[in-house]
Amino acid sequence: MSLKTLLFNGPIIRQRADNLEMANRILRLGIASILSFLLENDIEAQLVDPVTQNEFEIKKKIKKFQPGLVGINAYTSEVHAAATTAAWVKSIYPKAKVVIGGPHASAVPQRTLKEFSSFDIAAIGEGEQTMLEIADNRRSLSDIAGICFRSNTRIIINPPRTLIENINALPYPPWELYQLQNYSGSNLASGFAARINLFRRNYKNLELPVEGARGCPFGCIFCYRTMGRTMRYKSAQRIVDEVQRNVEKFGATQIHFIEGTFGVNQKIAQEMCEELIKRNLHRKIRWASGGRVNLLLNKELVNLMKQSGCNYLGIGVESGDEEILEKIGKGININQIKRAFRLCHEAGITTEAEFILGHPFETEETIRKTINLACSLPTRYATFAILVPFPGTEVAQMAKKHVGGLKILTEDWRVYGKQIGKSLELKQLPHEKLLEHQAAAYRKFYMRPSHIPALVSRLNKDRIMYGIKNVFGKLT
Ligand code: B12
Ligand code: SF4
Repeated sequence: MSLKTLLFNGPIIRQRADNLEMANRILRLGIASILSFLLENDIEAQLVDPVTQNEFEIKKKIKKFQPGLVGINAYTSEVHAAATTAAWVKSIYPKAKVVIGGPHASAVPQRTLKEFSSFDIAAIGEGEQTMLEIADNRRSLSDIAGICFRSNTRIIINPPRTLIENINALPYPPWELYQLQNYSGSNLASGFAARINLFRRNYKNLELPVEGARGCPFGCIFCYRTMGRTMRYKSAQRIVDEVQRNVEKFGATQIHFIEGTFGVNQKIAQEMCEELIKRNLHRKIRWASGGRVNLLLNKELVNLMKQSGCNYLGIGVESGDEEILEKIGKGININQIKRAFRLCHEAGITTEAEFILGHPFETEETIRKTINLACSLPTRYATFAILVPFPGTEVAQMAKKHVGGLKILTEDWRVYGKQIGKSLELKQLPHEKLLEHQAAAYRKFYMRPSHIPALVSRLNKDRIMYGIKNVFGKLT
């Protein structure tokens, strides 16, 4: 008999002191996609959403539903909270088996089971078929690819799972099962008016995430690619069909194309924009995505993106120093950065330039170049994260060997957040220095008269708040 399955849209986070940047109010597409896939395959599955349900309600649900299987998604910084959530679930319904999935469990599955006894299984990579096979309950765990599990006192890891080839066939996320009225999304695609409502979420603009592709072919050494490097694409028609459904069925006014690198396949990107315009959706939605400068050099495409409703791109720039850009495997140069931001600016797309401080071989001089580049770009927003050696990344390996001066400060996953930056320092740039430079970067970028409105408009963003508090020294 198949197992009744309960999926958590993220762990229950009680203690937020160290988690300032966790904008936890996000609709996690990974969990939504698994939920939809299970339901399509006749598994009795339900959603638990710690954002919209309190612990009392969740407890009641667990008691009533009696799940044989529970799935939780967690980023590295959330894995402790996920383990506490798992233990809590088991204290209510001890028969539940808990699967932990997402980037952290995928990168270090054995270690995750060793560290946290409340997890029974760690899922590695793509989770739809994996979770279906576990819930289906007909095979022994040793026959399910892409998992790591406990067998008596041993921890066993199975071979990896073959990637889903035809991602077009994945069902739409079941947003009807979410209390969407409590989600403002990340507000990425909303305009200045929506952003100005300080400290409040803007519930009027419903933003729904849409996935257009899986994988990333690039090799940035600080990034963990949960979906691997092989690209798989949805067709422009399939993507726009989902956008249209989100608009017509749920009243979405904003779409976040969640792949970090919009437009790896420029032909599909172009077709998608044309299709949005053809179906008149460009008048009904605004859309945002993560951009990469080498994919934003085609003026016609950038203009078409704007025309089709794109009004926000977060673009990974990482450094203002050519040598560092090369060393971190970014594969872009300063000229490309300047051109991409100029094209977006001319097209009228609001941009956020995303930088990292503390790269291997970073020095005071290279940080100075980064800050100068940030201030010279025609971008409304900039973020200056401190490098985090996420498990499974090349940077984590380098840091263990002290390459480029890197030194890991702790493996307490709770502080593995990009803005907090308590996980790593460099021999030539101690932690305190990195924080000082981060503060200086935010100060120099946002304290220019032209950027005060941008600063004010982002007061409801935890990470910018962190930067601001840091600037004024109110945070340790
Ligand atoms: C989009 C995105 C965001 C969006 C999310 C928007 C949204 N509505 O979902 C935003 C901008 C909000 C965001 C924020 C952050 N992000 Co982010 N994000 C991504 C990105 C680009 C795509 C994630 C995604 O949705 N993929 C599509 C879905 C379908 O895939 P998925 O989530 O991986 O889920 C699949 C599998 O992982 C697995 N799975 C997942 N959960 C579970 C659970 C079970 C039980 C099972 C069986 C399987 C399973 O199955 C799923 C379906 O196949 C990834 C990079 C990448 N390409 O993966 C980074 C990434 C996930 N983010 C990352 C980070 C660090 C963050 C932040 C913590 C950054 C920060 N500020 O410090 C924040 C925190 C978010 C929070 N918790 O509040 C890291 C995570 C690294 C780590 N080890 O923790 C990644 C990997 C990028 C990187 N730097 O390497 N992010
Ligand atoms: S940072 Fe972006 S471009 Fe680089 S490897 Fe990660 S997802 Fe790909």
